[in-house]
Amino acid sequence: MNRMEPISESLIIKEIKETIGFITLNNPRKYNALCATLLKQLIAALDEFKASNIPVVVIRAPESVKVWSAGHDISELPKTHRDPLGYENPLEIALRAIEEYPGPVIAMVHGSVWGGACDFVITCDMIIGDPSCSFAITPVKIGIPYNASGIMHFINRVGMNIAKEMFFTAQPVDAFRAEQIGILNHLVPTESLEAFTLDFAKTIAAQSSLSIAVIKEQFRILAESHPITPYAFEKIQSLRRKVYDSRDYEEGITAFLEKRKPEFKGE
Ligand code: YXS
Repeated sequence: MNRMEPISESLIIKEIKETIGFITLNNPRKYNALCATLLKQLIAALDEFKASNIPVVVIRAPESVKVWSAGHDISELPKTHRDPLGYENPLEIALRAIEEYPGPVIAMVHGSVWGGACDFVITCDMIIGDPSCSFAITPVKIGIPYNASGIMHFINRVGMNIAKEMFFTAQPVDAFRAEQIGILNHLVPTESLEAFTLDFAKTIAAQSSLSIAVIKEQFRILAESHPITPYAFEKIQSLRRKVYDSRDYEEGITAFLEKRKPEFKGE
């Protein structure tokens, strides 16, 4: 039974199709930029699906959009002297909600994925895309230090080598390369993307949801098990502070909002 329920400010659309939960990003004016309101609604939708024992969730954008998501809403990033991606940042809270959901969360992707939205999709358990999809992680375009958990997501997904290339070039990885390097679980033709994803989700939903939930949590614990000394933690924090306290960081955000190329000075 399909139940389409737009949420109050309708920045996401929540529906259930044949026991599978669907969340559609619905912020077209800003290319589905992940603003705090959208992320709060997405987390609430995941909580509701969890309360209804929905075994699998698919997160998608509306049909045939050019941009799946433009990433963190840049206008909501702190202008300077504050960690732009701290533990309490709405995007970080949403990433943890995806990791902690007791069932697979699948990103169904068509169109381009940018910045924090790229971290968002690779934090999902699996990604199914069509030939129009591409993935770009872009902190260096704006002068952002990113954060350790986000970098770990990329290392775990594509390995150190490719993760460095993605971060240092900030260039989009196209669908074919994304399949080759393990970003995509499946690359399917546009016309069959939705049917394939629904079928794929139903195959998972037919298995033991208790066993899947426990195995997913083991994956999460193991993926995060990187012992780090207090000094290493403090060093990471002080390195990151150097960046978000810098004039380059301020210049990166301002340049984007003023629609001009940033002039970084390395300080
Ligand atoms: O001029 P208006 O008011 O119509 O607004 C423009 C853009 O400012 C707005 N927009 C955004 N607003 C806030 N946050 C964003 N991330 C964002 N992206 C776009 O949407 C309106 C249309 O954008 P426009 O004119 O550039 O459209 P386009 O078709 O020429 O280009 C579409 C994109 C997506 C290629 C382009 O908008 C773009 O490059 N957007 C920024 C992608 C990006 O670098 N995202 C990273 C955000 S920062 C982030 O996610 C992390 C913190 S990090 O950087 O660390 O990864």
